[in-house]
Amino acid sequence: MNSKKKFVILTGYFKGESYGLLGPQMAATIISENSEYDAIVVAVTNEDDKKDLKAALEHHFGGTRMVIGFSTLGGRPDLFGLAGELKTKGAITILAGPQANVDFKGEKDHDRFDHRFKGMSDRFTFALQGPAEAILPILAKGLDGDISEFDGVLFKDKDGQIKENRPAPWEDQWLSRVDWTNIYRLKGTSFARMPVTSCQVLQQIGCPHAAKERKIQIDYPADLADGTDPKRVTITQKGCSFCDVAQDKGFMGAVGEEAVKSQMACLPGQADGSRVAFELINENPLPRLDRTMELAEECSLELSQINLTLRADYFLKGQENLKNTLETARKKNIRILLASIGFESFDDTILKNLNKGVTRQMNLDTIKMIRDLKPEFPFHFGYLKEEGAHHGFIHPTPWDTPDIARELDRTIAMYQLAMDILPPHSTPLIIHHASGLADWIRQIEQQENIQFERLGTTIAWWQHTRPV
Ligand code: B12
Ligand code: SF4
Repeated sequence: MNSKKKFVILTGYFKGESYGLLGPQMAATIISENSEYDAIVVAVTNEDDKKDLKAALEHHFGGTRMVIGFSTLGGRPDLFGLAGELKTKGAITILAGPQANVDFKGEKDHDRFDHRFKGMSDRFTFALQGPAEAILPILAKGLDGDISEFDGVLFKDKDGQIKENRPAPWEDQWLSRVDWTNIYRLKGTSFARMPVTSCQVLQQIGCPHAAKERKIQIDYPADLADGTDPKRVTITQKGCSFCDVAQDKGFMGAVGEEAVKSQMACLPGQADGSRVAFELINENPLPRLDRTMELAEECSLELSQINLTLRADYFLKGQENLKNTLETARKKNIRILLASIGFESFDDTILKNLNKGVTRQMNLDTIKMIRDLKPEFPFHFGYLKEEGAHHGFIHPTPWDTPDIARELDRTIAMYQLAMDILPPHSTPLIIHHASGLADWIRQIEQQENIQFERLGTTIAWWQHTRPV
């Protein structure tokens, strides 16, 4: 009989999917392998019944105190609500994973401005920012002990003030192992293991575009702009202005080869003996793609497919070797899928305001290169929607004007972007309260004496009122 204590990590998920979740699953692996707790991840979709979920949790914990981590909730109010409810009933609830710190603390200066996001500190016993191993000394000490000295924790002190400790650094030693079998879905009122069909391998922490902080100017939203005298706001920004990853992780460099190898060795196998497809988490993957395939060979692993998420500028910089890399991939029968290129827009004003660091022309040059390469490697090089790719296209944005819309439509038609590049639906610009654009919008609020509506952890840039 398994006498270990139980730990559950709840995460947001989408119905009908079967991908693994590296962050929460790596955290569960670290906890299970290094503490007296057995941790599983439960992926919760919007459709899952909360009553059934609570029944399943009760069943799983069998009367022992519930210890529940919450990770990558994607701002879902139902899961934040559930955390509060479980905490009230005596569970230990822990907010962890990317943005745990800012979502726990709430929006900048929310105590001075009543309409700002107040944070989720009431719903969690504590939060933990940074790598998962920081939970180990907390679990070892006992969850009722004093946690005030541990790395990465955020908690409310006895006066209700939030205290925050700096997160621990990321270390390769802890980025090596993932048990991909530890993820479950709700089935009736219990948890059933979910076999995963695609995974991720971490090769870089954060994003090189977010390495350097600089001052940038962002235009006023179109509906508040003055046509003759364009108004701008200056903010200090790392990486793209909409990206909270840029704020959360910045750029912390590459993961060592041994850790990458070990992660690849953890990938589940398929019926033909090869490993399942995985996304290589590295915004600039082309220079090391050959080496990545070599690393797999060094440990006698057969790969099936590598999904890349990258930027157009890094694609253009890395294209020289791409043909050779694709030749190698063909010989090894590995498919390289450009799963997501963050084009985001095809208009220079919008790209500038997003601080994307690429231009319309760079995006179009990238598309031309990709289209030219495809016929040479029809099976081993993918980028199409039908092949599972979903390229970034952010629309609408606050800067859309009739002129921009016309130009955008013209570009889309002229380069036939709807045929193979644009996703079935664009993604509206989302402003998380801790992203660069949130600083932008807060300055506009001050300057114009208006208030934008808050929707959970995000700011509704399309809706503002003037306080009376
Ligand atoms: C790879 C990736 C994916 C992968 C896997 C996701 C995953 N969670 O593992 C895929 C492609 C499936 C994916 C999908 C989506 N993603 Co995504 N994804 C990323 C990305 C780029 C890297 C995550 C990663 O693997 N990092 C490496 C690991 C090792 O680090 P980590 O995730 O921070 O986890 C470590 C610690 O944080 C900690 N930790 C994590 N969870 C827990 C839990 C406990 C209890 C503890 C103690 C510690 C702990 O331990 C880990 C190991 O040290 C991040 C951005 C980023 N750079 O973080 C976004 C990110 C996680 N994704 C995000 C979103 C919104 C999504 C989508 C909802 C997007 C969409 N609209 O479709 C979907 C759905 C996700 C889902 N839950 O179903 C958000 C999450 C926001 C939030 N705070 O909730 C992020 C942060 C990006 C962003 N800001 O928009 N994504
Ligand atoms: S959106 Fe992508 S390219 Fe931009 S900073 Fe974030 S991770 Fe980097």
